[in-house]
Amino acid sequence: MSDVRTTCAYCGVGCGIIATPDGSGGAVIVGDAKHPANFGRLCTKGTTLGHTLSLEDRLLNPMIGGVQATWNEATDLVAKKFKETIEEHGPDSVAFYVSGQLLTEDYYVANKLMKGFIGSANIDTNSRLCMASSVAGHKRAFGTDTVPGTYADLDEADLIVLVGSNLAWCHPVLHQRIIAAQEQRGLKIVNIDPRRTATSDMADMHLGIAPGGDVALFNGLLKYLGDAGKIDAEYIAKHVNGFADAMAAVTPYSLGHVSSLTGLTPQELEEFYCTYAKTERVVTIYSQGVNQASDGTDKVNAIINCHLATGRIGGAGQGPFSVTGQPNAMGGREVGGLANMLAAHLDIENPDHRDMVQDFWNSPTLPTQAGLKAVDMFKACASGKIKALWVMCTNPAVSMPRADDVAAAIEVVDFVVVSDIVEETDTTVLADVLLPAAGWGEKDGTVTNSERRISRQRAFLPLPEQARPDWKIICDVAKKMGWGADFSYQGPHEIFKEWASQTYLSVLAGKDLDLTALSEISVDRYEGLEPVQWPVRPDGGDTRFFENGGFFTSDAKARMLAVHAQANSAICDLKYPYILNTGRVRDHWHTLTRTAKSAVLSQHISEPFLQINAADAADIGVETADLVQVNSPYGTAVLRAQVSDRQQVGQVFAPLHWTGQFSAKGRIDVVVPDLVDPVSGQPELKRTAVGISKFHARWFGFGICLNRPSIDSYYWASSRVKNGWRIEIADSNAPESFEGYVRETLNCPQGQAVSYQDPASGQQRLVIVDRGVVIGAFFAGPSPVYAARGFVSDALGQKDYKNLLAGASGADAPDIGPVICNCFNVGVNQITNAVLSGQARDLGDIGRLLQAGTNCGSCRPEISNLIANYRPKIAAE
Ligand SMILES: Nc1nc2c(c(=O)[nH]1)N[C@H]1C(S)=C(S)[C@@H](COP(=O)(O)OP(=O)(O)OC[C@H]3O[C@@H](n4cnc5c(=O)[nH]c(N)nc54)[C@H](O)[C@@H]3O)O[C@H]1N2
Ligand SMILES: Nc1nc2c(c(=O)[nH]1)N[C@H]1C(S)=C(S)[C@@H](COP(=O)(O)OP(=O)(O)OC[C@H]3O[C@@H](n4cnc5c(=O)[nH]c(N)nc54)[C@H](O)[C@@H]3O)O[C@H]1N2
Ligand code: SF4
Ligand SMILES: [Mo]
Repeated sequence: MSDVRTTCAYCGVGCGIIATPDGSGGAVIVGDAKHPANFGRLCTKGTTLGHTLSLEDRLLNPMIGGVQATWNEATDLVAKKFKETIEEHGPDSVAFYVSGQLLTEDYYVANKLMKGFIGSANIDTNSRLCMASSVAGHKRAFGTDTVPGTYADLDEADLIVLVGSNLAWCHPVLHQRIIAAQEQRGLKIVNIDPRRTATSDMADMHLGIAPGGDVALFNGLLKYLGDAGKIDAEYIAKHVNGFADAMAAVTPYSLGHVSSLTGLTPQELEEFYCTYAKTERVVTIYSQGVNQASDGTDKVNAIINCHLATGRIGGAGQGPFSVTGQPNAMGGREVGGLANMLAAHLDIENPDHRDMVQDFWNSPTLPTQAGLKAVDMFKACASGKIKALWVMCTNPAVSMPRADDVAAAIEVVDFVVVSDIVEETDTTVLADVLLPAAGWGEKDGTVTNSERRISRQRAFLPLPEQARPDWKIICDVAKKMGWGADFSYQGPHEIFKEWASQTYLSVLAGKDLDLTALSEISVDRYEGLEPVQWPVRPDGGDTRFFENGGFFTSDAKARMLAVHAQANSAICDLKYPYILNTGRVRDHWHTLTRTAKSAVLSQHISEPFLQINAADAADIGVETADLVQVNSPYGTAVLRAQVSDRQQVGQVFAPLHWTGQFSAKGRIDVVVPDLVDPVSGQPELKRTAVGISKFHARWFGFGICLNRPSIDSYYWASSRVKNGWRIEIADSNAPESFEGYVRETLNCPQGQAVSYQDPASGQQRLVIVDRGVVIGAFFAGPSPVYAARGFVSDALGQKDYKNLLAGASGADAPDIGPVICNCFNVGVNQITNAVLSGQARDLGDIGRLLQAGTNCGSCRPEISNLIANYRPKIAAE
């Protein structure tokens, strides 16, 4: 097969990709220079998509009760159980929990089946944990869920405010686009985040706001704009309601008051406010530091208020811009994937909208009220109200707050179906029926990115074994439930065509979502569909919104909202004195089912960690590399301490990624409570009151092996390395037989063991060599093991192991340290040495000397930070 143009599997930037299959299940991946989201660029995750294509770990056959079944048996059973449950207990006794990683076509049929035919609105999605506050904020302000921004605005803006967004790691290609504008034309970047991130490192100003201080900050800004005479009275008179109430609400937000609520100094506030006030072209990009909050919707409206008050919305380089997380978070919102929406941005509470949708589908029924939102859905599972549950393309036993309780709730449900691409996840192990879905590269359909651009994901690999696309699985079950004629689509094209024609209802209802120019789309045109931004109207026209008003409310005016700063929802006390913040790392995606397959991606950060300030670490007596226990009333996680000045005193950060498949106790959502925003139902995932203590292990170990290890220790974490696996372990006692433990854990019964013991320090080392090559090695001792991880891992499968027992390389092959640049395998030590030797003064020098940062560019913020930290050291000498 030749080149196939498709779209990245990961984030909402929606980068275009050209995949060239290699004929043996893999593919060469490069950026699509013609795609307007990335113009050929890809970040570390996009570049390495080829590493995730192997069939290792895949779910390839339907399974019933752990036993392989045929599709016929599996879909018969699912249809029968759902039908019986509905007949006996009513439509609201069943639920679907779906995902922003489904394609629009999958999502459309899942929503149609649940809302139009089963007759319940109990379909919710992981977008509830992700975008719900933005959706609710948009609806309150604009009357519908419209994202006014486009990427082209970033090229036109003079100030970009990044609120609660680690763009450098989470939307790297967009970040590079704004950094280029910063370098070339002096765009100013302000970053608002309680911790100092890679994004903060590259910003002109970083405001280390107190967690949850955003409403106060933007209320203060609105007051400042009023006082500074920056209100656009004409825009407001013509296009905005609620101005007077919103201004009255912000009267108390003087610099002093905002300072006390945000922890920022009046000088910092003044500088930010003044910059915002005097710059006409402002884009405010926001993400999970805004949405995932118990006042997330108010945060969104506080941000939008400032844009409406100044009329800075919809014009070139102006507007609030909620960037989406998942590749199809937007598509899901469009087709009504949330429990409180109908397809085409229509409202479930509106009887006219319901009638239109029901007529269009010619469906027997339609729910009259919103269904259960994610947190409530799993509570209803726990209480026995939900008796049949179908989870598609998401891993709630890891990613939902109170994750242990969510896993227990799933176990209560009589009949659980999970569609996934991976056989063993923390959620699939709870299922009665497992359905093997087609993965990225095998599936075919469309996704919508953050700027409303619809792109095709195209298949470039055959379906492996029995795997099937999600839309087909859903339609097969719908047919067996008795609705064959309504779900008889031959392929994604037919679904897309129906979906595009349904958007006519949105137009009729005076809403924004218009794809009617595609409603007669032919197969050929669908196959060749170029990335297209909606609205896609028959008469063409502008794809911008709101520059001249035209909001989707009854009087076509936007609404400013009077919002108030909330008291801190994370109530810290003596038992739980720290605020836990959670989020993402550069090279991993969510619950690791895909990115952990790549050794390259796993080397950037290979273990779950807790980032903590030095003062707090000293208080609890931990240093970097010790283990810490993080606990709340809901659960406990055990993580590696990373002492860092990136955290403020009293705050800690942990990644959301680690699961029971890759760690013993790394699932951070077990400690997070299920406190939700009252408007959006989105849970607060960034502010949890926790206790932290040192985990007093008496035995620490680090090992490498060829095959997946079998670990039985209190603490462990595993990750892939070039030729095998790496593990970290800790326990309260050393095992009785060191060699026995090592052989069992590393799955190395064979081979010759070469060992070294140092009774004085208690260090033990063992290398296992089979037919002259290293098949395993293990280092252990009474304190965290200091050995060059990269160097030791590289010895796997190698013959030369002369330095291995020492745990570090000799002078002939210096240790490069943790890898920063994946593309050229450049480590921290190489970069710092280049700076300290005076050879490199800036990013350009590092690129010329080491190539680091010259390909995908995802590591440039980290290299800049190393330069900033090490350059002053030479100056001081
Ligand atoms: N590498 C990588 N990229 C991804 C993903 C991934 O898993 N890995 N996932 C994708 C998805 S689905 C999503 S939703 C996006 C998320 O993208 P982001 O929202 O950028 O990522 P997060 O790390 O969740 O959180 C962003 C920041 O919010 C800050 N924050 C916490 N509390 C507050 C607060 O009260 N106020 C403010 N102003 N900031 C606060 C955190 O410190 C954090 O740095 O990333 C997408 N991209
Ligand atoms: N503490 C904390 N928790 C969080 C967050 C946070 O910032 N902090 N962020 C939240 C956010 S924003 C998000 S988006 C969620 C993400 O959380 P999840 O959605 O639970 O995470 P993923 O790992 O993306 O799960 C996707 C699942 O679908 C499978 N899969 C992949 N492709 C396909 C396919 O084509 N079809 C099917 N059927 N399955 C497939 C994968 O193997 C995987 O098991 O986490 C949320 N949880
Ligand atoms: S920025 Fe990276 S992860 Fe996001 S779509 Fe582009 S290549 Fe994929
Ligand atoms: Mo997300």
